[in-house]
Amino acid sequence: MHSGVFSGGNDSLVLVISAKHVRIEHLGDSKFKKVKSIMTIRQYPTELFQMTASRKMRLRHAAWHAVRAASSSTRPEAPNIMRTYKEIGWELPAGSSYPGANPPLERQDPWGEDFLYMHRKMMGNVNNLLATLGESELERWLKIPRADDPEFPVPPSFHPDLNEAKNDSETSRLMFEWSEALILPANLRRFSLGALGTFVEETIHNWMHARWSEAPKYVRSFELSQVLDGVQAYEPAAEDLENDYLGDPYSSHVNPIFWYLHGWIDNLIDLWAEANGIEEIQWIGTWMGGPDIEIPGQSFPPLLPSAEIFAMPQSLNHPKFESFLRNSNNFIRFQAPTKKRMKEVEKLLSL
Ligand SMILES: [Cu+2]
Repeated sequence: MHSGVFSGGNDSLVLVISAKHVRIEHLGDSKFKKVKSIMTIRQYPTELFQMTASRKMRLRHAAWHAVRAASSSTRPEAPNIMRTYKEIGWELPAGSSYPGANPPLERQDPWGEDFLYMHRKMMGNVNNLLATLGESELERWLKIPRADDPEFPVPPSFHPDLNEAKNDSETSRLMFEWSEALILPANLRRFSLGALGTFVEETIHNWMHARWSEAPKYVRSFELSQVLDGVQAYEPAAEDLENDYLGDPYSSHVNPIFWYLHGWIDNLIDLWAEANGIEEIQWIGTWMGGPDIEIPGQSFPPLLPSAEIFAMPQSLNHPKFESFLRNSNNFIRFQAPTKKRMKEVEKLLSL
């Protein structure tokens, strides 16, 4: 990408592109034209996107979350989904099962450790790639950006289910308060590592995904388990780079925001170990999924097909998106905590 400054017709927005960052700057209308930066997201090398947008990584990340979603679901189709994955070697290890809605914070919890461990490994793989390219590690949030943070603005809501996570709401308040309370050593000592993982996945993690998600440019119409069952067709078009929707594990990790928010979660692991005086973590949950997934009849994946050919932008009011939300076992759902859970956590975190 070329470095330079490009300005819009009315001179109010300026896009500043350097080797590592794109920054959109807003020129205030004071007479001194004060420059206010509104977004700084690191521009990663093409090789990173070749890895993250690849069929292999998309299928692994989608399947990993799908198996967990099915195994913690009461929906009638869930057992069949789990059977389908089991047949290709994707089965949760014995002992790693969903601990339920309100597990005790000290419970030994392989399920929650799986969540932390798998995403740590995922980041590790990407960091290894960056190292071989002579690039620095993935950027991460050490603090969740506030609503008025000029660098990571919250994209506008595009679905009523997301309003709560995007707006100035009770849930947003909890996200910030809990995230700041959680990192205190006294609070980290109340959690087992796995319980911390489960708690964070269901709350702060899901809220961050919902909060920073942008309207999807592409909506896949296939459920992976049904593709594996031969019921639905796979769409190679879904592999396009454009498909980086943060609310679906098939595409979320293609979006650079994914690494910022998972970096915040990854940091918690180290803070937890430090608070508990643990030098080397003895992981009890290390499930990484099964073997790489083959799609029947799709053995020659196109490598980053061009956007012109494959991008299929969908209108948000498109019935496909609604039905995807309704049917998908993969979509990261926005969950508002129950009042009971909120009270419990606030008491436990000494808020
Ligand atoms: Cu994930």
